[in-house]
Amino acid sequence: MYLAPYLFYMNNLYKFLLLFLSIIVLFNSCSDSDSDDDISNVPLEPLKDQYVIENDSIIEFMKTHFYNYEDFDNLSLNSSVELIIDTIAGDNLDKTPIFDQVKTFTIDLIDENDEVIPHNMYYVINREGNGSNPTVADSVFVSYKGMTLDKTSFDTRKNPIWLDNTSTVRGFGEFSTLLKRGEISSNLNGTYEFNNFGIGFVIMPSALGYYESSTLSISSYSPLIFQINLYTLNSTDHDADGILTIEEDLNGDNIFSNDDTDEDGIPNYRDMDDDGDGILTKDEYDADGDGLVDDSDGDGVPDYLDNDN
Ligand SMILES: [Ca+2]
Ligand SMILES: [Ca+2]
Ligand SMILES: [Ca+2]
Ligand SMILES: [Ca+2]
Repeated sequence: MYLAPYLFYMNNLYKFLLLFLSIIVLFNSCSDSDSDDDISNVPLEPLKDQYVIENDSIIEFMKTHFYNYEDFDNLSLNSSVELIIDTIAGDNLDKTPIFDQVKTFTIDLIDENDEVIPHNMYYVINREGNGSNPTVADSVFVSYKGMTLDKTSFDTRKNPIWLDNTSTVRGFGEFSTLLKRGEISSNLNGTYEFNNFGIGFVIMPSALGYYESSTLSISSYSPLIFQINLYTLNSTDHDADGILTIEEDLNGDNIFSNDDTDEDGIPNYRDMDDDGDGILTKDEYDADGDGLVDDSDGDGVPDYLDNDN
């Protein structure tokens, strides 16, 4: 049950990081139906009603189930434990229900009537980690297990991979920000391992997962469970314009596709000339090189977002 420590046979950490920088788009919260895995088109349920139904079922699930919390006691620094969830029954009647162990994290979603619908995610942090937290814009080096409420796993990665939080399902990226990265230590033989990395799991409604989309292993409107081990992370600048992606979310809603200063259809985090004035953002945000973002006309809008500076 204990996962082996992860050793990396690279002489050079930088090379190792570059090797894995090919970002894997594993999850996609968009409901594009061009995937071969999509097996049906189902009616689009109103967000508000669907949330109430799913939150009730998640709470019922947490009251009637426990996880292998005893296995997480006395974790060694460089290991994790695979999350196992089972029903409280028979020999397990004395187990503590998940409901008594979770904390709540709320994400506001906007429904079809522009109404804010707060969505609760329920989570347990088994080990916080020791470094910085990722943002929802960052790339994370993780192993994970994804499950539905019937306790079957639809996706398990025991060996860590890089994921781009802007491309994972919303709840996955949001939950990862509650974990801290681990420490990388090098061994005498040139290998690396991660110690004291963040470990936790989250239970989320389907609107933070795949919502009406379905695959062979995930039906429409399935709440999801993810266990995540967060080894390390990279801050991302998707368009390499010198402005970190997290800072290109101008309205701060953790969604990157809806910030488009020059309204050219290319969101700022993918746009190398954010204000469309013909000067690349990288040549404009700090032209005098003083380490401060320039605002030539002093109107409070930085030059790279100001097409009349
Ligand atoms: Ca945004
Ligand atoms: Ca743009
Ligand atoms: Ca940009
Ligand atoms: Ca510009």
